[in-house]
Amino acid sequence: MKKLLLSLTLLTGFALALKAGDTGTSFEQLLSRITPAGAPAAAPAPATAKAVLPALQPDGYYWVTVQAADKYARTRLLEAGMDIVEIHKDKVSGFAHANTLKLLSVNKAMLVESVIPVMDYLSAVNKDFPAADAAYHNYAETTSLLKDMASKNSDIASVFSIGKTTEGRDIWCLRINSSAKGASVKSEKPGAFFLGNVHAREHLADEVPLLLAAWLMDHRKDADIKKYIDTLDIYIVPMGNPDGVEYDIKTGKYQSHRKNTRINPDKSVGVDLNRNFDSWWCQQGASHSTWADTYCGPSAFSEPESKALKAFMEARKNLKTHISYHSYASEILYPWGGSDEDVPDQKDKAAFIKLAGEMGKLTGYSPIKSSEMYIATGDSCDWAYAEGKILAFTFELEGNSFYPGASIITKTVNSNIKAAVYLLSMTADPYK
Ligand code: 0X9
Ligand code: ZN
Repeated sequence: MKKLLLSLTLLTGFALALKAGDTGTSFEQLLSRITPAGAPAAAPAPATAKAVLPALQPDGYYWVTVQAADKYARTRLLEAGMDIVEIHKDKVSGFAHANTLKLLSVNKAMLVESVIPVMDYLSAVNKDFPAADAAYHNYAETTSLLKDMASKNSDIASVFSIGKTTEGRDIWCLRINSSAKGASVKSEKPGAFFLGNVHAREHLADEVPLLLAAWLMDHRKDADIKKYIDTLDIYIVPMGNPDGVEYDIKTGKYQSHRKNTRINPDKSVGVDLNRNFDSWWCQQGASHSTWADTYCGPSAFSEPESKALKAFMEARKNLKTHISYHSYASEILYPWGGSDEDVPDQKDKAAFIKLAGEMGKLTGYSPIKSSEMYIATGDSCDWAYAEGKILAFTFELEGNSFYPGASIITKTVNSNIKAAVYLLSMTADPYK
């Protein structure tokens, strides 16, 4: 389940040091720049205001705790526009716009336990922002690392853009394949697709696929890795939502931004890209309200980023396996997420359970059907499986905040590389 935290205990005292002059891009060099400093600090517990709402700023965002006994109650909260971040036994916490709180206040079945302005919440939990920025990779750094990897390994790697974002940034993809390069050369080899950072503030979800790419390049001569590079068609898009990422960090203080940066008609910012895919689009667990964190957009695939991912996957019928990295819950989710049902194909269902279980052993994450977390329609993995029969997993990485500090990167990346390499080992025949 999402974080079972009854109070916030945060690893915010860790700072990062970017060693002067250390500009290499190998996996070990990238990790060596992450230097923990300082001790963990505890955030103050939020004030409680049981079922009494404070004066709300009309466009304010809040960190709220609401009673919710089961996944159906959680699903209703998503529909009211709440972004559920932590799931406890009988309550949930997360972000909510003032309008969501008004909706909850008229629904007596949904008891709001506490409300604090989001900036107060963030300043309590994020004491290490400036240093954390140094270790996490922004768009320019991610782009330059991918290009560097491709140029240093040009016999097996190439980089190309899968399309432009709302603001015109390229969404970069590293392709690893010993016999096919670039965007347009097709390959008959079985394909694996690793995607990160579709949700802007989930910065750890860029680090995992980016450092996976660096690790694969460093280990390209290892017998098993060489075999995968020779026999598979591997794609890595570490940053699926570059505009959102840059929006989240551009002031030097995190904005807790989840969506892309489309300007909606009411001037609110963003569509939730993981509600914008055409898989039961904007039914359960999604919101039609522009201000909501779970806003599904004006129509399925209305957004350049989700359109680019759709076109990318549709053009590659060889794709067999897929991970979309998110944070944070320490879970490995498999379809369906938009329906309570199991996938109808028994062979696929068995493969989902087996692969999620094995990857769970390697990461320590819990393997569950996505809808057991909550039912949310329009998600990318449901679509990838429904349309392309791609065995698609959502990884909810570890942590106890969207901004867990840099000390978490090394362990998270290392265990997730094991899971990703396992998935590569199964990509030629996921049913074996
Ligand atoms: O809500 C989401 O999009 C994902 N969680 S996150 O905290 N990273 O935002 C979970 C998607 C899982 N899919 C479904 N339950 N459909
Ligand atoms: Zn996410």
